[in-house]
Amino acid sequence: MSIAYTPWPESFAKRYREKGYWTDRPLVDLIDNAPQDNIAVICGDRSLSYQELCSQSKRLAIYLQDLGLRTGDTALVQLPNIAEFYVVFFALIRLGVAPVNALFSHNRNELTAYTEQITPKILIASNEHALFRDSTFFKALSMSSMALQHVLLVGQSEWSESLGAILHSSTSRVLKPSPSAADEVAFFQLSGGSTGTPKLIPRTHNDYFFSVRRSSEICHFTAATRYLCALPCAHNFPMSSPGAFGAFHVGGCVVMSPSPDANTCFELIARHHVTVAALVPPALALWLQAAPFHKAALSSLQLMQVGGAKLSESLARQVPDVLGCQLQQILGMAEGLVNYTRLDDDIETIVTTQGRPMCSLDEVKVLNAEGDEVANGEVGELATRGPYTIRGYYNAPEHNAKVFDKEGFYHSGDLVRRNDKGYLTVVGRDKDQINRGGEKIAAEEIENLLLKHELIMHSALVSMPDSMMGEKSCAFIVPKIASHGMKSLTLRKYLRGLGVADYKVPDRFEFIDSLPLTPVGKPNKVALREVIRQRLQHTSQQNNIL
Ligand code: J2J
Repeated sequence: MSIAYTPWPESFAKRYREKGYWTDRPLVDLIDNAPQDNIAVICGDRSLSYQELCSQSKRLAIYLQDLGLRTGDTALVQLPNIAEFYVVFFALIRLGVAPVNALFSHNRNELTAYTEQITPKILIASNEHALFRDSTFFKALSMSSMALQHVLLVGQSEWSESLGAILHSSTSRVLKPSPSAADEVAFFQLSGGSTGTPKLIPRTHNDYFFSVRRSSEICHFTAATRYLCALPCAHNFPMSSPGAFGAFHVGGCVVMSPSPDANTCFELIARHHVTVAALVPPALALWLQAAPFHKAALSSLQLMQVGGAKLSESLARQVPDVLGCQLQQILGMAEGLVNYTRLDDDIETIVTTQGRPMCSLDEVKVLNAEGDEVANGEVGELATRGPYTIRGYYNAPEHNAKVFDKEGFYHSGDLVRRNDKGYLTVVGRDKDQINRGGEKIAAEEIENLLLKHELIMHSALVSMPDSMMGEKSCAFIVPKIASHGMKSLTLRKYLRGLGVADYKVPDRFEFIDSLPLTPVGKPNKVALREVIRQRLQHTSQQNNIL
């Protein structure tokens, strides 16, 4: 049984194959075809060669096959930045079991939503996460989703099999591989989202493999590449742009960092002679502050990739001098399209744009509110279709009808300007999302949870400017009664109690009597953003006076 998704029309698929973009190979070829003696992953004191990565993932696949997992099944995976993330991914791919890789920062709310959507047969997680210190959450999840019968944990636990024990067990059995067909769903990527429930992005072997291969080429990855995975490993950027998979494709090495923290990363860069790192802008800002004290440690670094949120021109200009390496900007999205500044672009292009699409069959339109294309230099919404951009979210017909047009273009909600050379600069957003330094928050998801509170009548979540994160989130709350007694602290506790990931808990709450409305009666978020901007400005002016 294969997993249902919206396929590319046959004429497009034909063109992508003719052009050599789709090669009909399973993603596991990324590691199976690499030079087996090369080191694939460094994680703490451990180094895994490709041979070990392959054999461990085969051992795990045999175990999972014995459990009864089959092509077309799904898995829920939540792992921190450790080598096992890749072992697990490729084990599942060998069997045609499609994982959702939740971020490690995700919590009960998110894992429950993913489980409801894909009804996984197995959960693979880590006992380092508070949710899995005991079996309570897993039991609740498997009670509500009957297909979920198996659990595997990294680390010791009394209530689950240990992943480590399986990976290091010996077996003489040979795996009968059964990956899904290359034009079927290989795994689900996570959408930043703008709706009440987080949407899942079905990625096929063909489209993802192409995106990895082409990215690796654009970024000149070779077997000598040592890529620092400092962003959450499940995120599309460090996975595929070119990310860890781009390094695997050419037999390079991935160095895992537990976090993007400057000191931690600088030590790893020095110890393992890292050549490429990828960051979101707030982490880059911290690296730039710390780097002057660690120049020698960074001497191996050749390329600093930055994406996920808007990078200010002033930070961008500092990179070559302060880090002693080249900057590359990336505008990507888990739905597909990835734009890169090229390594031989002039410095003005690199610091003022977020790049251009990675291939000639990426079709990009910049549209005004009426849906007409605007001239180069003018601002409009970025819409796109191409060989690795999905044609629909998983099992979401209503939402798909809104964000994919009749010609199959995905309307990204990003407001961009395109120059005459096809380079895009992001100038804003027309989607109900907060981009908190690269972490995306769907406003509606948090508003709906707040509305469940017995004392809240209306809520509206908007972005507010923040010098470090670019944006933070502010929740405007209209209480049901005047003497509500609610405080920010109680609402934070309330949301945490619902199991919401920490980064989605509003940074600020503002209590107001009524929400300003647009002419059609929706909360006027433009006005609310202006209210909070003025309040912040006022506070900072007062602080300056004091
Ligand atoms: C401004 N906004 C940006 C940028 C993404 C590579 C890099 C990033 C992502 C990613 C990714 C931006 N400047 N340079 O998947 O493969 C915002 C846009 C976009 C949304 C997508 C990759 N780079 N963004 O960030 O799915 O709003 O992917 O639509 O998490 O992030 O978010 P996400």
